[in-house]
Amino acid sequence: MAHLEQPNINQLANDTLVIILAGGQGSRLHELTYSRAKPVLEFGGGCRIIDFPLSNCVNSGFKKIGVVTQYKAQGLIRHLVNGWAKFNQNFGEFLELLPASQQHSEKWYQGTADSLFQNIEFIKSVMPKYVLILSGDHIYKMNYQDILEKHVKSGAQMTVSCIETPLKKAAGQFGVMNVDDGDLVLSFEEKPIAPSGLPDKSGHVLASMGNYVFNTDFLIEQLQKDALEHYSSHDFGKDIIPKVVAKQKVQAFRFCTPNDNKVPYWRDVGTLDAYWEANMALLSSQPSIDLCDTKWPIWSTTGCLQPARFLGSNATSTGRVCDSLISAGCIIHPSEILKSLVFEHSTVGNNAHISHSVLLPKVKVGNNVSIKNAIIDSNCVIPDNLEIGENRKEDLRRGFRISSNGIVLVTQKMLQNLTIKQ
Ligand code: ADQ
Ligand code: ADP
Repeated sequence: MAHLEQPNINQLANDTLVIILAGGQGSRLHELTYSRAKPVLEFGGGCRIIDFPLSNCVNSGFKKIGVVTQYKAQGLIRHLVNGWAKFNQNFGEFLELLPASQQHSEKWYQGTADSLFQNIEFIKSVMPKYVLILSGDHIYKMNYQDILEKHVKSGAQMTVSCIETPLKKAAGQFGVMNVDDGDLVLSFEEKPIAPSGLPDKSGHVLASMGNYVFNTDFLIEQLQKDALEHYSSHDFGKDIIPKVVAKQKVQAFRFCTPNDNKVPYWRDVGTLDAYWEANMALLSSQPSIDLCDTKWPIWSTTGCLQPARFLGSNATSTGRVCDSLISAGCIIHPSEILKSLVFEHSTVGNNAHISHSVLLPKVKVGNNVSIKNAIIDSNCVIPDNLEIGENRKEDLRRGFRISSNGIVLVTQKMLQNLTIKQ
C-alpha cells in the first residue's frame, strides 16, 4: 500500500494559499449586479457575500489569501481594503488583491482557471504546498481545515467539496459528480441538464460547491496545459475538473457545518429568488445559519454603529415590527414591518406596510407605501402611496422586474424611469 502523508493540522493552514474567485459577472441577479460585483452585494442586514468565505478562512486559521477580481470591482476592492486589510505581514499573513491585469495574456480573465493561470507568478512567490480555491459568492460556514485534512490523508492530487442536493435543484445549475465507496470521484459533469441520482439516495446528486484543493505543482501543470488548449473556456468546472478526473486521483469532500450537527447549510445566491430566500431564512426563530454565533463569527466592516431609531410617541398610529432585522442608522416612523430586512441608513415613513422584503442600504420609503415580497436596491426613494408586490401587471407596467417565484426587484433607475413616464 502506498504510504500516505499524515497531516499536521496546525501546519496545513500555513502550507496553504487561498485564492477566492470574485471576478464573475453574476448575470442571473440582473440589475442587482449591473453596478456591483456579486461578492460585494449586501447580505443579512450587516455584511457582504464575500464576508462568508473570508470569515471562514480567518476562523479556520487560513491567513494567506489572494482575491481575484475583475467585473465591476471598485466597490469590492473598497470593501476589501476597508474591512479586510488588517492581516499581519510580519506573521506571514496577507490578503492580496489580484485584479485582472493582463499578466500572462492580452486578455482579461477568460474563466476561473485563467484567473489562476494569470497569477501563476504570485502563486509561485508564496510557495504553498496546497492551493485552496474558493468561490466568492456562497453563504455558508465551513472549517477549511477539514477539507485540507481529507485531501492530504487521501493522497489525491485534487479534492472537490460537495453537498447532497435535490436533483431538481442541481439540474443545469451545479457541477455533478459520481463517486465510489471511498468518495473517490469517478466522473464529473458541469451543470448537466438531466443528472442521474445517487444510488443510495434517489432524487439526490452530489453537487460541487465550487471549492477545490490542489497540490500546487499539479495545479500549475494543469493551468499551463489548459492555457494552450485552443477550444478550452479556461474554467475549472467545464474544462479542468472533467479532464483531471479521467486521469488522476480526485477526492470528494462531503461538506459539514462547524459547531453543530444540523443539516449543512450552503447556498449559492446566484438568482434573485435564491438571494431573497437566503435573506428570509435568517428571520426564522431558529435560523439555519446563525449570524450571531460567537463561535464562528461572520466578520465584516461595521461602518455605522449608531442604533436604529423607532419614532412614534407623537403619532396617531402605532408601529409594529416583528420577525425582522433592522440595521444601524435606520429611522423608522410608525409603520408595520413584518418578516423583512431593512439594511443600514434606511428610513421608513408613516403608515407603511412592509412584509417579506429585503431593503438594501439607504432606501427611503415614503408615507403610506406598501411593499410585499420585494427586493429594493440601495438608494431607492419610494414615493408616498406607491404599492409594490400587490399587483403583478401593475409592477410590470412600471418597469419593475419580477423573478420566476414572483419576487419584485426595484432599483433606483427603474424608479427614475417611472417618474419620467408619469
Ligand atoms: P458557477 O457558480 O456557475 O459554477 P462561475 O460563474 O464560474 O461558476 O463562478 C465561480 C466563481 O468564480 C464566482 O465566485 C465568480 O465570481 C468567479 N468568477 C467567474 N468568472 C471569473 C473570472 N473570469 N475571473 C475571476 N473570477 C471569476 C461553479 C462550478 C460548479 C459548481 C458551482 C457551485 O463551476 O461546478 O457546482 O460553482 O456554485
Ligand atoms: P517581490 O517582493 O520581489 O515582489 P515576493 O516573492 O517577495 O517578490 O512577493 C511577491 C508578492 O507575493 C508580494 O506582493 C507579496 O505581498 C506576496 N507574498 C509572497 N509571499 C508572501 C508572504 N509570505 N507574506 C506576505 N506576502 C507574500
